Amino acid sequence: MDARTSTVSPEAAQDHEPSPALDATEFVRVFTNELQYTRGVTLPQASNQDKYIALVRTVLRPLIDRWQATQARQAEQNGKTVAYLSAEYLLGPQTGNALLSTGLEDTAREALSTLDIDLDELIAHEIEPGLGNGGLGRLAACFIDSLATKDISAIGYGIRYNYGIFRQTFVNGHQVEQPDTWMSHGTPWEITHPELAQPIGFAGRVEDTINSAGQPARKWVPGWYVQAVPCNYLVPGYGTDTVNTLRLWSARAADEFNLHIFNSGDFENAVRARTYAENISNVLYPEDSTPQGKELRLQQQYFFVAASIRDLVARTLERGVSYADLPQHITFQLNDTHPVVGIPELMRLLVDDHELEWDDAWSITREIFNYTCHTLLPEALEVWPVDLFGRLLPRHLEIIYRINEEFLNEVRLNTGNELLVRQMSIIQEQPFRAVRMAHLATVGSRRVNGVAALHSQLLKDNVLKDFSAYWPDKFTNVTNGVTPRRFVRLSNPELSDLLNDAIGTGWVRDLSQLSQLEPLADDSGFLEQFALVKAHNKSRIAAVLAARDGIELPSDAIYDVMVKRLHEYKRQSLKLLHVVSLYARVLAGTLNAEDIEPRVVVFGAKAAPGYRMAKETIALINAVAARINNAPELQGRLKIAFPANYNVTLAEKLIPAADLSEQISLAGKEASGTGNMKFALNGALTVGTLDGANVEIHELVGDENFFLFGMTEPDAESLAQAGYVPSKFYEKDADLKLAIDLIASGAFSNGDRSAFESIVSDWLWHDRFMALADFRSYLDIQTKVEEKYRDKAAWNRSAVLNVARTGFFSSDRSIQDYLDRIWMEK
Ligand code: 26W
Repeated sequence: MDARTSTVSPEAAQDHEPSPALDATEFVRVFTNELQYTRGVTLPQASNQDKYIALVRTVLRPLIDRWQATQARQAEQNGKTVAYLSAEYLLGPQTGNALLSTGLEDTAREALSTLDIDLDELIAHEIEPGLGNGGLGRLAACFIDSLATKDISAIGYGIRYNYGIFRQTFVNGHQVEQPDTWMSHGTPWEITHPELAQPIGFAGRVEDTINSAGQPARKWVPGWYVQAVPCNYLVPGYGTDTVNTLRLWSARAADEFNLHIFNSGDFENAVRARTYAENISNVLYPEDSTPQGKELRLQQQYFFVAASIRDLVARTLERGVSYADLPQHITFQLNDTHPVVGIPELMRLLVDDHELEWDDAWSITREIFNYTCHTLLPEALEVWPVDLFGRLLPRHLEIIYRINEEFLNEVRLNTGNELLVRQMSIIQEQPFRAVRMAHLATVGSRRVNGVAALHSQLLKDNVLKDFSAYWPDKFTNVTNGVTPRRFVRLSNPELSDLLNDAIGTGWVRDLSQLSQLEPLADDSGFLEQFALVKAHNKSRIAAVLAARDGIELPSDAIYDVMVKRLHEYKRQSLKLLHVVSLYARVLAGTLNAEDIEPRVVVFGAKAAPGYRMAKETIALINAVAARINNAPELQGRLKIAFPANYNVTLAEKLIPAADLSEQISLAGKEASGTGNMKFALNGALTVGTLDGANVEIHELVGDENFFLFGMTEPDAESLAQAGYVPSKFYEKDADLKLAIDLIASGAFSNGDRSAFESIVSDWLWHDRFMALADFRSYLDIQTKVEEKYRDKAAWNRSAVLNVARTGFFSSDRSIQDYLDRIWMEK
């Protein structure tokens, strides 16, 4: 690694648990001071809200000291800064993580208890900032944690949405969305600088002009502006002094923009214009995997990317760096296509504002950007209609046209293949003229990566095959990871204690050390302790769900967990068919309830508000739950728990309690998955297809410690080629037929046969993700799950081996791969 990037000092590199900067007495003093002078209350007057804010402000102090020292150090080193551009950060609650990284948890607990305050109650008071949809946003949050922990000079840029991912409620089993009012408790973790706002232009026109050298040039005259206000969040590393920045932009109406309307006396229109501008950062788009193509979304993308690029480029140039050297000092990592408008924006900045030659600007731009793709579904690839794009960003569209023209001329010259030229064009012509953002990203980036080995291969073979043939060296893989701080150390304190006793504390910063557990998989004493931890975590989640949702969980059962966004390709419906088929067989008398190994199937999933099929699947899961949970025939041996509003807070309690992790997408559809990693690291066994990072998990933990089933990606591809007819699978598999017929009969809808008609008919006549084709294989592997679970020692051994062999999936390792293969690669 380039010494200029990392600021790993010998001291920081040491394996040490954080040592607290305050003792309990000092903590009490600062805390009560904050209560008095920032909340204006005495201790007896203070509400939980007051105490929570005072706690945050107390913990922020040592973090701010470290943050300022980090900024000074990084500026002095003048090395390369990694700027992670992401429209989403699914951060999860901040308080526990801040206490962990400051080493203040015990001190805070002790100090607060002298004031008769329960720390855990205050921690639970926080509403998590849910500024992301799912995997992509949570990955961004893990990555900024790892960047700080690895002492890398880095900054995360994104949008500070007033409303994050909606709060899910169920009304008669149907999903109803409520606004996420995460800021209603204030935003004490945020440090906002309205005085540093910068204007971002939109729309307007492009004019011919003469630049300062007397050359003809183009000039964008925006039609309106909005102010981008920086809101900073501290990103503490663990066991190091580094505290990096997450800078989220908030939209504020530009005063000068409204002034003339106010002056003209049109008060109403002035206020309306203000609302329009501030709308930009108001709400996160809840769509996952299908872009909505809305103008407001493109406004959001340009808004945050333009502000971010200007921010970092200006600060870098201020340090005396030349334009030509910018790629040695900045790397912009594009988190999917959402920030790709940054490519023409940097070109506009360099060519129009800083008057660089086009070719010089283009070689700088292509050195600075790298693009990570997070999907394989064609419908998730963003395209922007050129008329919409040209209206909102006329100069950027011009720039994209020129980039495309020069690129296509080069392809034509090198290949002479007109078909290829059309296929690779950044502009699609059919079914409507539009900018293909993935093509723009690939042309404008130095490196392009997928997020798991299989995914990166499929990108090269399918989605971007023309580009990988043209530029074979541009493509690489970085398999995703998750932060061991949040998803083991914080979320599973009992397992953490067990690990600390067994192998020391070094695993928190170096997860490969988990391999030292390997011999303990054959130590019956250790296996017993491990089983106790799992049992403890089960009773913990049972208590949480009882209080949160009024759900009763059995304590002695297989905890079978499927939590992720609701999407057809992820196949929640396959899991449901398994449950329904067990019930149907009991009703039909072909299975004795006593022969079912007690099991609770836990679902957690939000459906995009406009995704009809996903919402109907939620209603069906709830309907099946309502029926089977009280079915006397089942004798309590099979339950479904579907707590509403699955989020990071719940994940932290649920994942450590799981025995079985459901990762059952159709092979070739899930780019990576990251929940799969969290479960394995917490000692759940995976039932999964050879998809995404499951492939690598299976490889690492070994076939005997993984429940593999289903078609491979080539199998699925050939079945599709041959013409998939799902009803054939229904006709020839009696258990499948029994299960589907039971649903179709209205058994879960009070006899109403129409209630789930569209799901049933989709299964029989469409089933795009081939749940029916994998049903038999899934049922068979679930029988193996039951067999293995009955042999507790064998199960626990496999569970321990899952922990011991999955240290690879630390996001620290992913970040090291980004350094080696992308950011520092020569
Ligand atoms: C604009 C609409 C939209 C929104 C989100 C389109 C596409 C997306 C994402 C690309 C979807 C997403 O979150 N992808 C997930 O990324 C994770 C992190 O790499 C992977 O683990 C998941 O497999 C992938 O589905």
